[in-house]
Amino acid sequence: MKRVITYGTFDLLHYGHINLLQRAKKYGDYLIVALSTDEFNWNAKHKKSYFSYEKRKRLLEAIRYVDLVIPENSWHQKLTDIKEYHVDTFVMGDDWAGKFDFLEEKTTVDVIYLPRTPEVSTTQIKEELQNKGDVED
Ligand code: C2G
Repeated sequence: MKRVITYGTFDLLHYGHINLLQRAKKYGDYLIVALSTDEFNWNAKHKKSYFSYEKRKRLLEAIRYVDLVIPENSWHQKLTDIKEYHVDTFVMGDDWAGKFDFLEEKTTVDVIYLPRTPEVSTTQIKEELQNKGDVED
């Protein structure tokens, strides 16, 4: 069984995330998503997710490409995750290009960066909703 792992917050889940997960799954038979916890989001990424970890986990577990969701609570867990879950391929969007190449030196994983879906982001969704609200007020 070929195992793939990817990491993220996946808040306000949108089709850019789905595109990533769908393409990541193509590299194996089993896709693990390490989902940023609320604390990690706040302490390490300085962002507060709209949906709690439990709700974001539930959303991800409903996606056909996703086989397992585990918590991401540190920048530094990737090496242990790769070993613990016998991961063959590490996949991230290319906004992270180059940032995780070190994993190939320290483990047997292939590190793959996939093109982001260009026209969608959580920030943009929030801004457009905000502007719409301004207009309708
Ligand atoms: N993504 C994408 N296209 C978009 C938006 C996101 O392909 N339009 C990808 C990102 O490149 C990432 C994944 O979807 O691979 C999850 O995105 P985020 O939730 O924004 O993840 P991020 O906050 O970058 O956290 O340790 C790694 C971090 O946890 C990654």
